[in-house]
Amino acid sequence: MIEETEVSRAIVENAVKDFLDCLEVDVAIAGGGPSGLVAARYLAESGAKVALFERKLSLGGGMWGGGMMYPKIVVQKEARCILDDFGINYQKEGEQYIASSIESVAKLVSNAVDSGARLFNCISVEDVLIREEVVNGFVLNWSTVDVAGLHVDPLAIKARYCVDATGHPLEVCSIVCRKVGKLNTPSGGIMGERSMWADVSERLVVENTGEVYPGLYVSGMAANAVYGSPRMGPIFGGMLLSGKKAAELITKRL
Ligand code: 48H
Repeated sequence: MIEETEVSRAIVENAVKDFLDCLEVDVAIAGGGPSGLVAARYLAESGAKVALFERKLSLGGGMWGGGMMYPKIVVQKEARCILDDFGINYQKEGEQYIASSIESVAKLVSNAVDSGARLFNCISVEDVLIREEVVNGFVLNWSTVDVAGLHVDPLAIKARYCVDATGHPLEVCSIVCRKVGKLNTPSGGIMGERSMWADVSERLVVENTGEVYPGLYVSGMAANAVYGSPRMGPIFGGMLLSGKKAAELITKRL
């Protein structure tokens, strides 16, 4: 006998319990693309309480589509250890490695879940909490509220550290820059993403990963966009290494 109201109760009670359990976390991550998922796994594995908020229904960000919808990604040798760590299969192609974009996303998500990171979909980060010039939380709303253009006030969660892993639009950095002014970039503002130059971009995305405003770290494509570095196309080693670096930097602070 399946009682529909029992199904409803189980879903709502458990989802609310999960959300309430994440009102105060060590690290809150905006964006469930490759850099955010890698950061989530390594942080959770090191013992941090981590919540990741993804705007869309599915996690994985820009990785699903591989290159121009050919569902393959390329990863350079420096990041091969991360493919191994996540159990992602690959083949050697010249100097690089090639993997299925679909398998890669599935394994990034499953590793993040298994590490104990809490993943929330359909929730957008629309603002931050700032206390004494330190970012210490996210202001959240259902993504559907924005899509429907509804005027619904958000809710907030607190975090010791926050990560902007929102990719090309670098949404959290943009909010902080707009509302409080100066970021930790040479110009003090958002320097903007440059045209494709894979080799340089893959090196810079790791270098650019770091604390861009007190309490706020930036990883992945957002790191290159905030520091005025080029894009790289469908090579994903830098995204994986950037997520790992963000996790290592934050772990040292916790
Ligand atoms: C909650 C949000 C919000 C928000 C956005 O774009 P992503 O895959 O980001 P990265 O940096 O992990 O990976 C970048 C890579 O996919 C890519 O685009 C590359 C390599 N491009 C190279 C090139 O030349 O084009 O994921 C970001 C995620 C997405 O899933 C968004 O839906 C989500 O963040 N997101 N989630 N609140 N405000 N904004």
